Amino acid sequence: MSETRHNWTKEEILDIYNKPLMELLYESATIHRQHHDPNTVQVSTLLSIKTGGCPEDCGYCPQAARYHTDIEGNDLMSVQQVKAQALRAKASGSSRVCMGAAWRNVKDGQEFDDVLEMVRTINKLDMEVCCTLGMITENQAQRLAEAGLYAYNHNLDSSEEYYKEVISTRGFEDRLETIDNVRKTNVTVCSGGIIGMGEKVEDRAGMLVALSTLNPQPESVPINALVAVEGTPLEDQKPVSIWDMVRMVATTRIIMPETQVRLSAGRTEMSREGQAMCFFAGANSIFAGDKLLTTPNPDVNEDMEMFKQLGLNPQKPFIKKMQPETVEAQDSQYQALGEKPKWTRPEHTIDRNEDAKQKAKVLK
Ligand code: SAM
Ligand code: DTB
Ligand code: SF4
Repeated sequence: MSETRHNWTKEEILDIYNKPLMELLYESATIHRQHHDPNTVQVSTLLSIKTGGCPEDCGYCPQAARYHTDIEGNDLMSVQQVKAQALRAKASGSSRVCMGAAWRNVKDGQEFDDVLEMVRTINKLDMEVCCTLGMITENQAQRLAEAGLYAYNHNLDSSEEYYKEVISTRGFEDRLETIDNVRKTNVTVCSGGIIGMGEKVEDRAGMLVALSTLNPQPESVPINALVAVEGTPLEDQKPVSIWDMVRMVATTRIIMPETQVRLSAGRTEMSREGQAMCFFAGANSIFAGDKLLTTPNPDVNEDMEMFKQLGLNPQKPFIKKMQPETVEAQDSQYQALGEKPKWTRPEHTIDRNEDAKQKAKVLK
């Protein structure tokens, strides 16, 4: 049985990533089998509870207000709307709902109170609940934990060096701090990144160093292929090759043996054979449903057909960790502190982000 190491170096990770493919696959599939049932895949449904109008400048993101993209923005959904969507997700075979909000960070107040109620509601449906709401303080993480949150998603997205080429409105260290805040609670950590943003293989390895040296390692690591959306600074990026995706999944599996590796955005561009290779390499989680947050994803029926063909079964909820208890709002031990943390604002200039912003000004 391979043991979990927290001292991986970039060079070691590059050596793994660049192995002859058959050796890489054999090694990752072997490690995968030691730690997981190779025929089980965890299925999550994404729900964009607040869409668009985000103040950040993430170069990949169609929800950044400063770029001109073709998405429909929406204010925060109601608890009832979220419950109805969660019931649909459960009926279609998902064990987890992941609620995403186009926020830079969480602010205490009515909207966060509503999100806490959404968490309570979904946990009571006996589904795993995940949120991705931007940066959060320790107090906010505790309040989410108390409501019954199972996982918090907060991606590192790339290496610390390449992060600066993609986002100028926040710093890599803010991401690490939020992950640290989540770690102080009982909530599991979901953190990964995107490939295909023009980064070097060294940056992919750098991101994997940052993730694998966290102790404990994230319970879930999403690997997204960039969905290049018109109007964003990264609109002209070429689609990621399936070979890069397979290498990234296999390398992640080898250095983070216990983690659930999530084959995330970009599956509409992958053949079934390509996805099968990713599952063989150690991916054991997907997002299901015909929409990710704002972009298309394969239809649930298509995915279920693929599962049948490959002999894969959806994972039941709370297999890896017990269901958290939900504390009702009136019994809460935590007060909203109304803190205003000084998250970083580097505000350096990224030429392609500036160009996309200028183009948007002309079009709007
Ligand atoms: N606003 C919060 C934040 O940034 O943490 C949560 C939502 S944000 C959309 C969640 C993640 O979606 C990002 O960290 C990024 O990894 C992923 N993402 C966004 N746009 C993407 C795209 N075009 N292609 C692939 N992944 C994308
Ligand atoms: C993650 O790593 N990928 C998901 C989820 N976590 C929140 C989001 C993918 C978004 C793709 C672009 C969109 O649909 O807006
Ligand atoms: Fe906003 Fe998150 Fe999109 Fe960045 S990735 S623009 S923070 S929604």
